[in-house]
Amino acid sequence: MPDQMPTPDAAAPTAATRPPLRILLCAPRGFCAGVVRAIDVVEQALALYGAPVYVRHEIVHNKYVVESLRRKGAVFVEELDDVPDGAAPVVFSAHGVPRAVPEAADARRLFAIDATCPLVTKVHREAIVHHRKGRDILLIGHKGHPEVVGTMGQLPAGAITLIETVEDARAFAPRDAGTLAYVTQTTLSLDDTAEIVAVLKARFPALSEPHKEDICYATTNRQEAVKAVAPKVDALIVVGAPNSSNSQRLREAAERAGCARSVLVERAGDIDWTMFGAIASLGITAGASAPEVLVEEIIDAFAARYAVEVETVTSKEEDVVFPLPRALRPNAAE
Ligand code: 0CG
Ligand code: SF4
Repeated sequence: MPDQMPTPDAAAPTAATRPPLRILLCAPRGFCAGVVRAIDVVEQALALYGAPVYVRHEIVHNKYVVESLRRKGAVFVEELDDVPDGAAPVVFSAHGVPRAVPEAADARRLFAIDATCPLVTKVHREAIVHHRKGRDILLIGHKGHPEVVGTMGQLPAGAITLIETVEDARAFAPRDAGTLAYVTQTTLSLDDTAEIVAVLKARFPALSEPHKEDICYATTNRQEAVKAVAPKVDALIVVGAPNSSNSQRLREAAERAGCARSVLVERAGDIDWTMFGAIASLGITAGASAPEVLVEEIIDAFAARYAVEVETVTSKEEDVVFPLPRALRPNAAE
């Protein structure tokens, strides 16, 4: 026997002892077009201009993505003040930024590249148009989230009122109920938002609405996919980060759709195995910022403990692609 032959691990389950586990993989899940574009922006900026490329805020809310880009030469900062003067590009994250940020970048003659998702920019534009038309704006969203900070920061202080809950919608006292409009964060719960909008519309029948939903296609499709799977499984994992709004909403949607054991997990190493003991079925989905490699890592971790059988449950096909910002299209650096 060669010296290096591994000794069998008595505790490791063998194929014969592993209990069966049916895994239902939600589709669509994981990366959306805005996230693919934002990551491409940083990679393309590194390829065209070399390291360092500064990135204001996590490009998307996922540590694995951030660390991979950091290794390639991206430098993540929270504020523009942390970017030194010079020629290195600075990328704004997919979540969008208040107007003051590109203005400050211009004033300092920094080379700014905006990776804001076009669907977030659409909400910014709506808010700006409402303001121009003299409307007071309600933003349905979560206080402190960078997208909310960015959307509120498109207009002067006081132009936008944040509505977080049904109670806020009931309590809001308008200056003039005839000149009101609402916009929303792109990654909200479809059900919670519908409730808030219903309260606002009942109170303010003249309320102007978005022409096309502000909650984005990716949020909508991932919530619908998880709702289709959640009632059929004993437990459900959402692969995603705690600061990822759309991922948190997926976990809540799964719980509300009937899967009480729904958890958000960043990496396989974070799984609390005591939660999963005697399950026979498991749903898996991933937030819009979670790479598929982490879904695979988690499936592998289950496959080491259970005899898994994986089935994909597709509720919608997606084919959305966003082009890169002009500064990064071929020949841009010449
Ligand atoms: O879901 P949020 O807005 O928190 O962002 P995340 O980076 O997780 O995903 C998509 C984007 C941008
Ligand atoms: Fe854009 Fe929606 Fe993805 Fe956010 S979750 S980056 S709004 S497509």
